[in-house]
Amino acid sequence: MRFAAAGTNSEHSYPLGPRGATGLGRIDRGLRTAYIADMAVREIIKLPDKRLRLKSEPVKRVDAGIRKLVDDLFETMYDAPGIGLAAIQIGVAKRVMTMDLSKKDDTHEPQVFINPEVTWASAETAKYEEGCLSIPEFYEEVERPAKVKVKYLDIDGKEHEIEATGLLATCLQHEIDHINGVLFIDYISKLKRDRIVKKFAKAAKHSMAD
Ligand code: GNR
Ligand code: NI
Repeated sequence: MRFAAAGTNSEHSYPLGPRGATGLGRIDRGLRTAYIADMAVREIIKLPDKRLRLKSEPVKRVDAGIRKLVDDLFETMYDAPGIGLAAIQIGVAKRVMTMDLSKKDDTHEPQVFINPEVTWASAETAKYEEGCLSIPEFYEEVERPAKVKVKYLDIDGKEHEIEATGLLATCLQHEIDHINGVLFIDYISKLKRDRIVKKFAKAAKHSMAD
């Protein structure tokens, strides 16, 4: 896609400015244009795609390839729209995820987590109705630790550790699960899980016959 003007495109305002997530706007104009034109809404893989069960690989170095992946994740996440997206959901088995929990349509709070890891989880739990872009139109209450500490690298490769509660804690755990090949339906009753897996398997079979 291309940008009509700085920070905006034809459909929605862009959170990261015309230079993507990662400051590449500071580099040569020609390369920048090529780079921006390269950003893409990618296809979100859905159940029963087996890639959703892969354990993603750690990022060794936050390089231009990772920054491009992060930009694609943001563009795909905002397009969906969703509040979080793990790289494996666009078929890339790397331990990278994006998130934006801002409530208003006109403000964006893009967050990136590379190699995120839960370092501590509270005994206290909380229930939240979860959904997943890889399991569209299915929502179910999931019980998880109410508070977690998460260690991760930012887009500059710098390490951070945060304590999270509420929706941030839920979303971080949901995305870190994706990175480990775990889906939120793994926490619901087997009866409900089997029913939803069957439904998606059947839908995939029918779309194959088209
Ligand atoms: O958009 C999303 N909403 C959501 C709601 C409750 C708990 C977790 C999420 S994450 C989800 C996007 C997604 O599938 N991320 O992996
Ligand atoms: Ni999900």
